[in-house]
Amino acid sequence: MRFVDQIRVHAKAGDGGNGCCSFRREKFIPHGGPDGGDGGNGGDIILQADHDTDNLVALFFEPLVRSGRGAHGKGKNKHGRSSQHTTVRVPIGTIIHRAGLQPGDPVEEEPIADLTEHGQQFLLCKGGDGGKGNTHFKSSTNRVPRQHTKGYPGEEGWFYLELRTIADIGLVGYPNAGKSTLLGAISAAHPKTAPYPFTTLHPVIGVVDLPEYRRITVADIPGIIEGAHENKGLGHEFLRHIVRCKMLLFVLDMAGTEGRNPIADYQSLRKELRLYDPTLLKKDFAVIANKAELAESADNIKVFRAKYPKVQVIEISALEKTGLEKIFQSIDL
Ligand SMILES: Nc1nc2c(ncn2[C@@H]2O[C@H](COP(=O)(O)OP(=O)(O)OP(=O)(O)O)[C@@H](O)[C@H]2O)c(=O)[nH]1
Ligand SMILES: [Mg+2]
Repeated sequence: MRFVDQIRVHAKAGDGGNGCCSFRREKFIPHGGPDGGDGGNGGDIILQADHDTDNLVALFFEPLVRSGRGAHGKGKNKHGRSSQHTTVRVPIGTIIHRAGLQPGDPVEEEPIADLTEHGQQFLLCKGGDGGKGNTHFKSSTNRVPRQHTKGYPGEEGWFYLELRTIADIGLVGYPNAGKSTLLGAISAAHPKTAPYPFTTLHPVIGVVDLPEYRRITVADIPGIIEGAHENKGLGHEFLRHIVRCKMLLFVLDMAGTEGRNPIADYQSLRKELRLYDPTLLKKDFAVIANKAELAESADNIKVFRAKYPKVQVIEISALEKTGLEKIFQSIDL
C-alpha cells in the first residue's frame, strides 16, 4: 500500500444554479405575474479529520476534488435543488496550505488550517449561491420583471496538504534497532518487524494504555542512517512525523549486533535530527537501551552511561518484553 503524506490538490466547489425568468401562463389568467424560481446552491468542499485514515492516499488517486452544482430554477416558482456537499476524509494532523497554480510554485507558508482532532472540519471551498428568479424583482412599478440573476461560481483553488503525525512519543533509531518490535510490545499495533534494515517503510502509530486510563500515542518511523540528510536510506522524508511529538525516544541496539556501535549510532542520529530541524533536539528525550538481554549489551551500556551521565537510559529487551514498564514510569508527559 502506498503511503502519501504530502500532496497538491485542486478543489472546486459547485456553482450555484441560475435563477429563472418565467411568467405564469394559464388559461383565463391573461397577465400572470412572474414565477421564475431561484437556482440551488452549489456543494461545498469540506475536509474532515478522521482517525480511520492514516494517510492522504485517497487524494493521490483523486487529486481533483469537485462538488456538484446547484440546479437551475424553473417556472411555476420551482427552486433548483441544492447540491450535496463533498466531504473528504483526511488523517488527523493534516495541515493545509494554499498553493500556486503551477506544481513548482511556492506554497504559502502560513497554513490556512491544521486538523488536529477527530471530526474537526474545514471548509476548503464554498459552493456558489444560487441565482434569484424573477419573482424577486417584482414591485409596484415593475409588474413584468425580466431580471433574474445567474448562480455564483463555487470557490476553487490549488492547495498543498501535508500530514504531520500527532503523537506523544516518537521512536527514532537506526534500522534494526528494534523500534517496531518495541511498538508491538507496548501497544496493540502490529508493525512488521524483521532482521533486515528498512522493514518499516512508513510511520505507524500505536496507542499505549497506561494505568488510570492514561493513553499515549507512539509513532514508529522508518530507520534513520548517517547521511540521511543527503537522502541516504529513506532520508529525512519521515522526520516530519516526529516534529509534533512531545518527546523522543532514541532506540539503540545496545548489543551492537551487525558490528554496530551504539554510541556512534546515537551521535549520528542526533546529528541527522539537527540537520533536519534543530528544534528536534530541544525536545525531551530518553535513550532506550534495547537488546539488553544479550551479553554484549552490558559493556556498551556502562560506556554509554559514563559518556552521557545526564542522559536517561532505560534498559529493555523489546523482544523478551522486559523492562518495558520502566519506560512509562520514568517519563513524564
Ligand atoms: N535480541 C534481540 N533482538 C531484538 C530485540 N528487539 C528487536 N530485535 C530484533 O531486531 C530485528 C529488527 O527489529 P525491528 O523491530 O524490525 O527493527 P526496526 O528498528 O523497526 O527496523 P526498521 O523498521 O528497519 O527501521 C528483528 O529481527 C527483531 O526480532 C531485542 O530486544 N533483543
Ligand atoms: Mg521498523
